[in-house]
Amino acid sequence: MVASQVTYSKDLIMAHVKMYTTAYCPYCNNAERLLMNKGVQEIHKIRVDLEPALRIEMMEKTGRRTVPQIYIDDQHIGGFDELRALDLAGGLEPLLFKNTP
Ligand SMILES: N[C@@H](CCC(=O)N[C@@H](CS)C(=O)NCC(=O)O)C(=O)O
Repeated sequence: MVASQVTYSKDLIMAHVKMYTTAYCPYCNNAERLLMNKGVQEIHKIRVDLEPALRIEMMEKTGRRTVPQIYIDDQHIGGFDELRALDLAGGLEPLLFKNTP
């Protein structure tokens, strides 16, 4: 079966999505919209503008200084551009939804 024929249903479990973000961040909003449109219901947001130590944590973990920085489970995806590129390449939904055992 090709990826485009896969139907995402209740039999699939959703990955944990984490996003380093700030209060005003158009790229974060774009990322959130894309993820929500895919069916993600919950995003664990880490507000780096509220806590300088969290921005340092983000920079040390990702090597990046811009928000958003997105993780799907333990995999660092990058920012919105990378998230979108992953989606266009057909790689986002397989990361978000996994078959139940
Ligand atoms: N190409 C990046 C751009 C991200 C970006 O520019 N984010 C802004 C906030 S919306 C930012 O972090 N600006 C602060 C900076 O550039 O240091 C992406 O797609 O995520």
